[in-house]
Amino acid sequence: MKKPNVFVWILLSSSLLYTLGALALTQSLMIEGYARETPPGAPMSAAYLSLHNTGKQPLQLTAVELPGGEDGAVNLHTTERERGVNRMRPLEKLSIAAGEKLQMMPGGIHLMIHGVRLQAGDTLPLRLLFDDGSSLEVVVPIMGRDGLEKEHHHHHGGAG
Ligand SMILES: [Cu+2]
Repeated sequence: MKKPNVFVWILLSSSLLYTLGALALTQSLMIEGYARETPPGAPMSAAYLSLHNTGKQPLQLTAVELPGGEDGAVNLHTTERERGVNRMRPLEKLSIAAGEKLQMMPGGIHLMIHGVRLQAGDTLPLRLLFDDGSSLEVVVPIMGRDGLEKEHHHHHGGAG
């Protein structure tokens, strides 16, 4: 019997940033997150996920795709401070050890989203690909600047 390798989950849109619906991939990955609306005139935007590996095996996220936006692309980025300047650098993969919670955030690890314009109030489907060949689809809410400033109490600042 062929093992199913696509798990589909929907994250419910919510006005509360850090209480978005958290769901599990094979009981072992809890995901929450949001995307930012594309600023006027900007070619790209970003999304931030928290990935909590509650299983006993390490997980390796190797790529993220846009299931709905064929023209767009998603890159895994991290942010490093170099001579006083924040610089973004592509990541080949993201490893999440058993029990670890990886938190993407502005000024840290993030998903860079090109080629699609993200509108506040809409949702963004993302397909996460793992090194074992499995994939996972999530849908995250797109937050406008106003919503973020209201809800985002912990300010991290910086680019990315
Ligand atoms: Cu970036």
